[in-house]
Amino acid sequence: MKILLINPPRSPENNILKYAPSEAKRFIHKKLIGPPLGLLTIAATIKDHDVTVFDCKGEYDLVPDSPPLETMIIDLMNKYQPRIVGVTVITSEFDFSLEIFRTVKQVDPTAITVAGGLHATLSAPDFYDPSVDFIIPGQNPYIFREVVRALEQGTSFTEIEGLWTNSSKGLVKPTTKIPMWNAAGDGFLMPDRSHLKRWISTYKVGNSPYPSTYVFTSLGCPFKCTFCSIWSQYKGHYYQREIDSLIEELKSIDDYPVVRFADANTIVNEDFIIALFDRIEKEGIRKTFVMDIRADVAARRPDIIEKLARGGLKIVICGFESFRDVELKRYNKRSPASDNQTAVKVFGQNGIMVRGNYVIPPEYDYADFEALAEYSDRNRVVYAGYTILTPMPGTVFHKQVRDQIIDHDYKKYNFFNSVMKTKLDPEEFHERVGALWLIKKGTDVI
Ligand code: B12
Ligand code: SF4
Repeated sequence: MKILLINPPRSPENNILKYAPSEAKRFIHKKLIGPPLGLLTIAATIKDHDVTVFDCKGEYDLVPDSPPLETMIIDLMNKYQPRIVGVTVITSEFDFSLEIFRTVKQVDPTAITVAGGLHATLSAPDFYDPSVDFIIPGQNPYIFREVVRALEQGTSFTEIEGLWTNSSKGLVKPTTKIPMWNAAGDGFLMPDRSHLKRWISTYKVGNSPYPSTYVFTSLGCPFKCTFCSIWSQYKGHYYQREIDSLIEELKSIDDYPVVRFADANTIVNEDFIIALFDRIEKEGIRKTFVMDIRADVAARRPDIIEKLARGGLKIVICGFESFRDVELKRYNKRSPASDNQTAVKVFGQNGIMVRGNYVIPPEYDYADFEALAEYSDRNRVVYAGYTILTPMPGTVFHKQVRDQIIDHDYKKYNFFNSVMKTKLDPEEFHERVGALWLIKKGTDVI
């Protein structure tokens, strides 16, 4: 059976970039590059079918004057004539997912459409639209396989556990519990990156001449920061990959000298990361690694950071979030601001380049911006990262501030736009956030 899996384009909404001072614009991050691992995992469950993965982000990077999304999807539908179309969805790409589903139905009303991914997990009811047949929340590619099987065999979809169905009477929730599946452990499916060959030249980050890819060593996070979607997505669970399986994956990606770990938080199990890097050394695997590491881990375990640096760790993304303990407490970060300063030193001593990310709340006024600018100037890191505290649907923060949200346009939910009322004039607020991006050591953007 022909199946088409689509990664939607990025949201173009970026008020930080729009209002930033001109000298800061070139440093503001405009796009992230990486593979849609979720779709590759889905593709791995249905290998015995004729599967096409289409990366719209990669396509617009490769051919910037590609036709608009609707035309792109019409062309894809005519070319591949799929029976099922699946789309992976994060919040800021929700509108594009609906445009894709509607276009699919316009070309072929009999094609089955399925929504999955983070936004489908945290906000399934949003997909109540006649163009969406099924929603599959959670880490459940096997449910997708059941949909394929039912269509192939002409059996009923109603028996499939965990499947949300759209009907003329409304959205029908599954009556049975959504099955749990350990996507990192015995349920791990090796992503087949050959689906992405066409776009490999576009997967380059910053000034790197080499393409990079993402590999996850874990899923979820045991922490519970109020603004974060990830622990909500995994219901607070943390799943760790097996070392053998990771080594197998790392050995299979010779085309990618740069590997970014897709983990929410790479060092949770300290013994695991030590054992993994021992194996990487023993196997002679040489790569440049990029990881997300919490400041408190670097502050507490400089020995681990030193070991990882020896094993190829070159860039760390570190969620500083704030320079004030009171704000960090409010976000439930469970790490004081002093850890950020210690972490900057530890990473620096090991030659690791840091992207320290601050989140700017909408109530910041002139004095707050100045205080943050002064602090981040004193603790400069190589790459800048100043984004806006955003109430992502399904998070604790969203519940806390639901009534204060003034902009419900999901395209703006990508951390680059304030969707809540700002204390400063909105244009000035975004301009000031933009200006912060000048405070950093390096000249590159990642
Ligand atoms: C890799 C990654 C990317 C990649 C690839 C994403 C893509 N689709 O193109 C790239 C680099 C392109 C990317 C971009 C962005 N990302 Co991103 N990204 C991630 C990251 C690090 C890992 C996701 C991942 O691969 N997980 C592993 C896979 C296996 O899990 P999964 O995708 O959830 O898929 C499983 C299920 O969800 C399901 N599934 C997924 N898709 C589908 C589809 C169907 C049909 C079905 C049935 C099931 C299904 O099955 C899969 C297997 O179990 C997460 C953070 C994290 N650690 O989780 C952020 C994250 C998803 N990204 C996020 C954001 C905001 C962005 C950006 C908007 C950031 C920005 N400000 O620029 C940009 C997009 C636009 C841009 N400006 O570039 C947020 C999303 C928050 C939200 N609520 O929407 C996250 C959670 C990070 C965060 N700190 O909050 N990202
Ligand atoms: S912000 Fe980081 S540490 Fe906090 S819950 Fe999310 S992934 Fe975990």
